[in-house]
Order: sequence, then structure tokens, then C-alpha cells
Amino acid sequence: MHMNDDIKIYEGEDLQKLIYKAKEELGEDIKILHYEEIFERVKWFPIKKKKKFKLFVEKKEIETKPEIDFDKLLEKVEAIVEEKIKTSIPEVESSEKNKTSDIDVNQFEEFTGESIDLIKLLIKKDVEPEVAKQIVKSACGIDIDTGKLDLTTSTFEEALIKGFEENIKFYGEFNIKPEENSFKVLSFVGPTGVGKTTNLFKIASDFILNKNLKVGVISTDTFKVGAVQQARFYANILNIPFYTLADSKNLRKTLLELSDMDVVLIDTVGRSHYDSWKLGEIKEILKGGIDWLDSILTISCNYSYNEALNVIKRYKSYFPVKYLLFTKIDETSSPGLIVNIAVKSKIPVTYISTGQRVPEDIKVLTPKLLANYLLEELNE
Ligand SMILES: Nc1nc2c(ncn2[C@@H]2O[C@H](COP(=O)(O)OP(=O)(O)OP(=O)(O)O)[C@@H](O)[C@H]2O)c(=O)[nH]1
Ligand SMILES: [Mg+2]
Repeated sequence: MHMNDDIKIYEGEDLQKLIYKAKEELGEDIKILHYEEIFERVKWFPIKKKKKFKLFVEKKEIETKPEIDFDKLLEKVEAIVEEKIKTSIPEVESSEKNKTSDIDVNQFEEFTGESIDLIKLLIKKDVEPEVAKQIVKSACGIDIDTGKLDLTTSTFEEALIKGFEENIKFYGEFNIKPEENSFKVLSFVGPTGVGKTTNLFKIASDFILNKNLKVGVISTDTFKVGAVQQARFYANILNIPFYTLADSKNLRKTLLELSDMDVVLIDTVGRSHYDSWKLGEIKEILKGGIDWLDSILTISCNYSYNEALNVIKRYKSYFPVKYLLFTKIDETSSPGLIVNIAVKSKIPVTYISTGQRVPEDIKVLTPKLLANYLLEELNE
């Protein structure tokens, strides 16, 4: 063992007392390295020997510290490796990159003051930088002193509402008027498990209970175990005429049977947007009623920006996507996805699903509601 100046030696007859003394002098955190018994000859009595103890102690922290600090060394190595990884991967996915706190401020050159804070805030919520700038710009005017853009509104909320109103199409709720005698057919399409069936019934319930409309539901989801049961369960509770079908000929027939309804909602099978064959199959089924049909594309807020863009691209190529419905806002901390998708796709947004309860957990998406989602932490 490496001896150093911090080691102290105590001598005395009572070992316990030596330990107390050592603790008194060096603090509670000592390490007893070693003790030995020694026998001293007693003066004048050559035969008699006195037992004594020799106690070697050291302050613990010093003793336990290795000569090489491996933790520090490891930290350094990790830092080097991380740096290497960063520099060797040129492009991280954009949404990941934007989340970091070191947002490149040079990209906001044309802005000044609070408008920059708002852009940064949007980016933190996963709004793409270019989209964030576009939104904020709508709420800006030229600042006379700097010649740059700054907010003309007095709050962030007002700024966002203005920005959203100018850049996103808010369709609002489906406004179906029974007296017009027009028969509306809406199909719910979208990837697996995003919330098509549950949200279809939330909307159906609103139509029936609050708008006094006559509603029918058709389920094309006859392949998946439990899917029809799930839909039939809701249809029974809400007392809605419910049909299942598997081929396109049936759709036209069933729609005709339901023509005294004000609105018919069609639930489709959830399919991966990469599964062309299955998408084609649903398209084939819906073709029977295609002239009247509008599609609502359901997108989960859990999707990444790129994934959601892919979903839209694929579904648009198969179905007449007229509206967007976002789900699972309660499961994300990045509501920016809604903004990105709504701005980029230009498809009108309708409702937002806020949880699992049927029929309560759905709201009409408005500029104010969207602004509140983005400013949530600020408002808390
Ligand atoms: N937390 C949360 N869960 C939701 C929301 N919307 C739907 N869900 C849940 O997501 C799951 C799937 O919902 P469904 O309505 O069956 O989804 P789907 O799109 O019909 O699924 P498939 O028919 O399998 O494609 C269910 O457990 C729902 O309760 C939401 O807004 N928030
Ligand atoms: Mg379903």
C-alpha cells in the first residue's frame, strides 16, 4: 500500500480510546488500516511487560481514492467517443435535431425580440423551423428601430391564433343539416391502431345526441378478430344502425339501404401505409360508394413528422382524403406534429382525440385550442 502523510499512528493502552481519538482528529470517516499489539518493557520491572496498541488510520476518502481516477478517465473517453459520433454522422433526423437547446439563432436573422422566443418555443414542441417561422411571421410587423420582424400581438397565444388562422385550414366540426336532405358519407381511414373506430363512434354520438341527426355505421373491418365486436358494441350502446361488409358491391347496396340517414360513417381496416395490397383492398371496397364519399385520415400525434408525411402521401394516393383527424394528443409532449402536418399538407383539420373515453374524449380543433396545446407548459 502506498504510504502517505495522511496516515496517522496512534499509540495507547486502550484500543477503543485510540479509535475515538482518531475519529476526533480526522473525522468520522476514517479507515483503520491496521493495528498491532506491542509489549513495552516497564521501567524498573524488567520482567514485566506492558501491552500497548499501535493503530494506523487514514482518512477514508484519501485512502480509497485510486491513483488513477478511472471514473474521470471514462468520462473523458465517453466525451471523445460522443464527439466522434456526432462529427461522423452528418444528418440526424430533422425533428430530433431541432429538439436540442442549441438552436442555430442565425436562421432567425429577419426576426427580433419576442418573435424569436416564440419561434424557439414552437421548435421545442417539434414544429419544424421553417413552419415555425411561417406561423410567427403571420403575427409580426416590422420593428422600426431594428427593421426586423417582431410580434404585433400582445401575447403568444394571440400570435399563435393569428398564425394558425392564416396558415392552417380549420374545418371545424361536421356541420350536417338534416333538413337539406343531403346524404353525407364519411369514411375513416388510417394506419393500424390510431383510433379510427373509437373516434368514429365519438363523432357518431355527437351527431345523435347533440345534433339530432340520423346516423348509420358501416364496418369494413371484418377480417380482424374482435374488430366487428368492438364496433357492434359501440353501435349497440348508441343505438345506431350497424352494417358490416366485405366487398364493394355490398357497399353500394348498403348505402342505398341507409339513404334515409343524414350521415353514414364507414369504419375501415387499419392498414400499414406500406401495405399497398391491403390499401388497394380497402380502396376496392370503398369504390362502391366513391362518388359520395369523403375520407377522414386519422393520424396519431405519436407519429414522427416524416412518418406522418409518409402516411398522408400514401393514403392520399388511394383515398379522397378531405379531412384530418388527430388522435392521442394526451400521449405526446410534442403537439408540433399537428402544426407541421396541417401547414404542409394543407388538408383541413377537424377534430382532435384527447383520450380513450367514448364518447367524451374528442374536441373540435380550433386555433385557440391548438395554441393552448403548444403553450401548455407556459400556462401551467
Ligand atoms: N390515449 C389515447 N388513446 C386513444 C385515443 N384514441 C384512441 N385511443 C386508443 O387506441 C386504441 C386503438 O383505438 P381504435 O379506435 O380501436 O383504433 P383503430 O384505428 O380503429 O385500430 P384498427 O382498427 O386496429 O386499425 C384503443 O385502445 C383506443 O382506446 C386517444 O386520443 N388517446
Ligand atoms: Mg378499428
